[in-house]
Amino acid sequence: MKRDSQIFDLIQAECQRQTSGIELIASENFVSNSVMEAMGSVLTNKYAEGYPGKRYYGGCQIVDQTESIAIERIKTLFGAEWANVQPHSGAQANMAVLLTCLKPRDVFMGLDLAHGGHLSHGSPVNSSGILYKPVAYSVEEATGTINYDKMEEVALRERPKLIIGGASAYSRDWDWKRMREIADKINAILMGDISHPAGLIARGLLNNAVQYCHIITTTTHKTLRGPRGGLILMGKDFENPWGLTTPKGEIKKMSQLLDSAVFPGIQGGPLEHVIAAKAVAFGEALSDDYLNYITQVKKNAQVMSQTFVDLGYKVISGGTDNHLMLIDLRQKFPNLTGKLAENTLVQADITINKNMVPFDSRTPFTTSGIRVGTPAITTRGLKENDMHLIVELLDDVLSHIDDTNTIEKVKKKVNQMMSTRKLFAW
Ligand code: DSN
Repeated sequence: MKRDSQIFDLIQAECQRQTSGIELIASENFVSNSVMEAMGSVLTNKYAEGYPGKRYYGGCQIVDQTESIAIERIKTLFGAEWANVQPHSGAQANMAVLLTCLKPRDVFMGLDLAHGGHLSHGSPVNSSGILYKPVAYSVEEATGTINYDKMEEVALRERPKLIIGGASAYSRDWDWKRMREIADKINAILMGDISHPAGLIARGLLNNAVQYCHIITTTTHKTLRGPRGGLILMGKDFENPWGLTTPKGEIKKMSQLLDSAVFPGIQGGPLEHVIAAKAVAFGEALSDDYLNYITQVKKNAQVMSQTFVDLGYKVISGGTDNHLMLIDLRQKFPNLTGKLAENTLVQADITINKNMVPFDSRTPFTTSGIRVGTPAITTRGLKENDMHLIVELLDDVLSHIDDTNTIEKVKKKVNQMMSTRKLFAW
C-alpha cells in the first residue's frame, strides 16, 4: 500500500512543531508511546454499539475486556462506584448528562462563559443553550473568584434543576461541599465538570469533587494525559429521586439513565481504540510517576504565576491553585490584545491561547487576556527554574511585539531549550 505522503508529511511537520516549541495551552498535553499505540491500533476497525456484555455486534469479546479495564481503572483512580468511558469528548459527556437530567426549556445553572465557563455549560450557540434555559453565576471583579453566597442567591431565585460546577479558565479550587449544600436546598442535581483539573483531583491535590457531586464529567486529554475523549463518573450510583425517566417513560437508576443517554441517546458506535488508550492512560495515572508529574504541574504553575506577577502582569485572582492561570494583559500593555499576543508568540514557537478575562472590554475574538498552563511543558520535563525563563521569554516578545529581531532571538532560545526534550521520552 502506498503511503499518503501529503498527509504523512504534514503529520511529520506537526510532530516537529510540537517537539521544537513551548506548549502552554492549558488544555493540551503529550501522551505516552503506549497511549499512542493503543489509539493507532486495530481496535479502530471494530463496531461495538452497546456496553460490555450487551452489544449489538458479534466479535466484541476483546473490546469488552479493554472497555471493562478502562472502567475499572477510572473507578479506582477516583474512588468512584460507576463510570461510562464512551463519550467521544467532554462536550458529549455534558450533553448526555443534560439529556438525562433536563427536559427541553428546563432551567440549569453554570459559570458565565465570559468569566471562565464552558460552551457546553449554557452558551446560546451550544445545544445546552439552545435546548435548555441556562442561568449563570459569575466571579467577583475585585477578587476574580466565585462568590458562593451570590451563587446561592441565583440558585434560590432561579431554582435550576441542575447546577454545573467547573470551568475552562478558572485557576482556583472549587468549594464542592458548599455547592452541594446549595443544590440540596433546591433539590437540584450537582454536576462537576472537572475536565481541566481532573488529574489534580484524582491524586488528591485539589478538593474532591467526586465526594460531593451527584455526577462528574471530564475530558481525558488534559491533566489526565490520555487520548482525546470524555467520560462520566458517579461516586455513588443511586436510585433517582427526581423521577427522571428514559424516553420510554421508565424510571431507572441514574447509572442506567446515563448509560442510555450516551448510547443510544447521543452516540452510536464507541471509539474502542480510544477507549483502550483511555485504559492505558488511567493505568499510568495510578502510578507513582504520575503522582510526581501532577505534583510538579502544580508547582510549576505556582512559580509561573508568581513570575508573571513579579514582572508586572495582572494574574486573575492573584495566582493559581491548579495547573493554569489567566492573565489580564491590560495592566502591563493596555493596547495589546490577546489575539495579537497569541499570534506573535506563535512566531517565537510559544503557544498560548487568547482568552476573555472577567469583565473584559474586548470581544471573544480579540480578548484582553491570555490563558497559560503547565501540563504539557511538565510532561516535557521542565521544572521550576525553567518556568522563570519561559515567562521572561514570553515577556520579551510581548514587550517588543513589532520587533522581528526579538521574536527571532526568542524563537532560537525556545528551540534550543526544547532540543534535548524528546516528545516521546516515556
Ligand atoms: N477547549 C477546551 C479548553 O481549551 O479548555 C475546553 O473544551
